[in-house]
Amino acid sequence: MDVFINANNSLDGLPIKIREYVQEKIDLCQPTNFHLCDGSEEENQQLLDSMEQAGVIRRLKKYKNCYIATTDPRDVARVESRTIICTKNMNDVISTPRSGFPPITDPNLPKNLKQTPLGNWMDSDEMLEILEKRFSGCMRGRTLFIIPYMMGPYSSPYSKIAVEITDSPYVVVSMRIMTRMGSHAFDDLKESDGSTIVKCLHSVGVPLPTDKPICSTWPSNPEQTLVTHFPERNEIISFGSGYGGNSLCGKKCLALRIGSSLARREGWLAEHMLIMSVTNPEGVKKYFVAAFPSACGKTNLAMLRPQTLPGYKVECIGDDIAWMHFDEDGHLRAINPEYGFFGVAPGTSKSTNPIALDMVHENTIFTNVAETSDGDVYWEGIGEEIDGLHQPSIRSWKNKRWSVDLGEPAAHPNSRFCTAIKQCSILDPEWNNPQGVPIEAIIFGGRRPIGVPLVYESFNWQHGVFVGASMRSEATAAAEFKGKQIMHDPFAMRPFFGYNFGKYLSHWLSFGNKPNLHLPKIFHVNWFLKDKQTNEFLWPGFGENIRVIDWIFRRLTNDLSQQASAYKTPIGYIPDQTTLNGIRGNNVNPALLEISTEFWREECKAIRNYFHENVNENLPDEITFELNAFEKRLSQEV
Ligand code: OXD
Ligand code: MN
Repeated sequence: MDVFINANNSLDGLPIKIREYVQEKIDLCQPTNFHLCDGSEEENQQLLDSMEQAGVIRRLKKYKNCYIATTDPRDVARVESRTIICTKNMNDVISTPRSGFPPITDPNLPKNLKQTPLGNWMDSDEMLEILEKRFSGCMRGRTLFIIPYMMGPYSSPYSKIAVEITDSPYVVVSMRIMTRMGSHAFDDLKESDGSTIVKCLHSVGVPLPTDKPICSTWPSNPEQTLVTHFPERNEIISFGSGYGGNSLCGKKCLALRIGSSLARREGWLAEHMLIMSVTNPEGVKKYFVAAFPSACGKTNLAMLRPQTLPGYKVECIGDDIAWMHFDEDGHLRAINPEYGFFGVAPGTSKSTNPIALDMVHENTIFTNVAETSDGDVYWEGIGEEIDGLHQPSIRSWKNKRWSVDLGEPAAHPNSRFCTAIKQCSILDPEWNNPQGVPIEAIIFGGRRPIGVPLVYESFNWQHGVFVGASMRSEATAAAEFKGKQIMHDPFAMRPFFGYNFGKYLSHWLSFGNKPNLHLPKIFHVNWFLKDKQTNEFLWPGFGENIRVIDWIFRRLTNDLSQQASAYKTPIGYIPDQTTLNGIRGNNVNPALLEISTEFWREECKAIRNYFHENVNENLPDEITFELNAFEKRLSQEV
């Protein structure tokens, strides 16, 4: 059944180029109705009510205006194998792997698709032909929604205007949270600018009536799913999946994949990074960005509570994506293109992230979390013990009665909350500044149980780019990977590059050669070291991460008497143990700052092989130079 909406069937108010584009898609997709979204409260409520009536979402009794959606278990994460960048020229997107491309064995994927660990490519014309077939009549029986939206603050020279067409009301209400949505997105637009608007087309790929059973009221077409990007046409076309990372086109598709490609063309950076401010006890404020792979705690770091280091304050600008430009004075300025949080729910608790926990109790759409019989949400790591006796009964994300002894999680490990940024109680006053905030440090990090110390600082910009390029991390549930394998994830961007990674590195390196830029310092952190014997984490993480942030902060000051001391190692500068503010006044556990030459030699081998195999002739000489220099430093160690 389609969700009823009082559709307005009017395209008035759209710039002419967009009107033509929308009309073309209406003709192709053949919806019953179409509706131009204005982003108003009434429209939103009408959509939520009709989805509730249709059983697509359930209202949570305990909270104001909160809902749960549960998906088809086959549609729970980003699908990296089906995420494709389409251009004329393959080398613009990927390098040919030395050992060749794997054959495409999935009968639902195009034979000419080229898959690599650093992204997938296909010829644009060929892909457009395939998509034309998938989209033909794909919205029959449904309403087509047109969502005008803006990524970035209004009146910012750095923001981008976009439009998403979708047949999913879940996408409409989520886009309203995640982006600045509504016709005012077009206010600053001159008629002639129509071609700079990013165009997004999305369908769940299930026309009505359907003879296939629809799982848990969540229509999706996993066999036919394709998430495609056309940087040369400023277009995104996503078919078959309703899951956020594949269907909310403003987020990963626009802000990172199309965004990184626009950024290279226009001379800026679109990155998978949180943005935070840190104010020290003397009242000095600095802004940092930090890149971690998906589900490695970016939201928690962006909302860190520094209680155990009195006088410090952390405020949030964004938890996932940073768009960064060097301004006229050579300072790197960052805006958050998003307007909300699409955060991983499991592990969010009063102790790990009290700010997030508070903020999701109003106006939030949860996806694939569990629900208690008294209308509350539940997930693993929420901090409430379930003893089976005094707890309300729990309905799992699979809509079944749940108990611990079932041996499977109540909430999906990639379950999410979707909440407006304004609900975050520690927003930095500059979060919406059209000019962005000035960035002084870039922090890279990953989930590394062994070998990688708690924190180190790179020697300079070029070495810092090498550190970003060499990032590796344990796989998480945010994509379709299984198990805890250590994966290469350069710049935490592996699933999000919009163009060839070798050229991306050259783009980053190019800023090192430009005169008069105030380049931020580059650091690497690892909260996830484990004791080899007990397998327990060596570092408590969360709020205590302020101790590491404090060290980074003190590395940035020019006043040598205040500066935190460090010593040079082959991997970079490591804190002198006594300058890292240890827990309860103690020195930090030396195991957290240990450098094993043997570990790093192996790491170098893995990185060299990865670059050799996958980046091939597109690897910039500067990166080879850094790798050689690193190996040399290691060989000089005894
Ligand atoms: C996300 C992700 O949803 O990185 O932010 O997968
Ligand atoms: Mn992310």
